[in-house]
Amino acid sequence: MWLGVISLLPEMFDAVSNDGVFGRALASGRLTLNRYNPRDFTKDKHRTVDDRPYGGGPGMVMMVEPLRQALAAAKADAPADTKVVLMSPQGKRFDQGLALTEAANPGLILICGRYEGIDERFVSQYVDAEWSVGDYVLSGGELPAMTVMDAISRHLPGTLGNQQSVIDESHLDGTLDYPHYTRPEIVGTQSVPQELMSGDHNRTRRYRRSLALQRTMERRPDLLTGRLFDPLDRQLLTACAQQLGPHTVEKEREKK
Ligand code: 4G4
Repeated sequence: MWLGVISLLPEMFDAVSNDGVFGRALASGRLTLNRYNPRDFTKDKHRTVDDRPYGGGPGMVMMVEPLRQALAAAKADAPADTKVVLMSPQGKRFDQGLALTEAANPGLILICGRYEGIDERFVSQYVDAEWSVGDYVLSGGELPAMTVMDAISRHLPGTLGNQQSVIDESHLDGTLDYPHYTRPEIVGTQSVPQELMSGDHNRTRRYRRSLALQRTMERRPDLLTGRLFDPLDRQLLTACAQQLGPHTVEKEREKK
């Protein structure tokens, strides 16, 4: 997959380029990351990329022209019909489902804003979608872009040693991950759950699924609403709800 990033701080992407799953995907050539700095496309002696907002107010706004030229350079290198996405607090929530579907594209260009934001005329004319990694404001789109690129790169063939781990993982099936354990068998007063020590794969699978559903119901009940479950999941969820039900209601009452 070909990734292009438009950023005034392109060095920030060094942080994810050299090691880890993402770094290895780059090193192996399964992934390409090209950086385009709007400042390199300015012509004035101060290399100006921002200006004061019309209507007044604090801060500065990114100008159209340097962004337009950086984007043109990116598009010239990118595969045909590459989608242009602005990382923005106003965007659609980027989730695991989007990570999975977007990984099927041959290319993607991510635009990182700085200052107070970007001239809206650039957004309306050149941006195909706006994505947000969460409901908070950051000082630039670089960290969100790295987050999105990492989440997408995990779904490229060969990126993870064991592709099953992507499927098992939290969120892909709409539930949270089950807890993990490794050696030693005893840590202080806590031992590894017996269900994981029996060597019975069905027992292990059922136990993990049960805890995944339990945690989801406890921590993120919003993920479960409106979903359909197979008979085993329903059985596990019902048992779970019976344990949690009054307790959860109690907690909600305490808040009020
Ligand atoms: C676009 C407009 C994304 C981009 C304004 C970007 C949070 C997210 C930015 C800005 C971002 C997110 C400088 C406010 C860059 N902050 N939640 N900041 N700002 O995905």
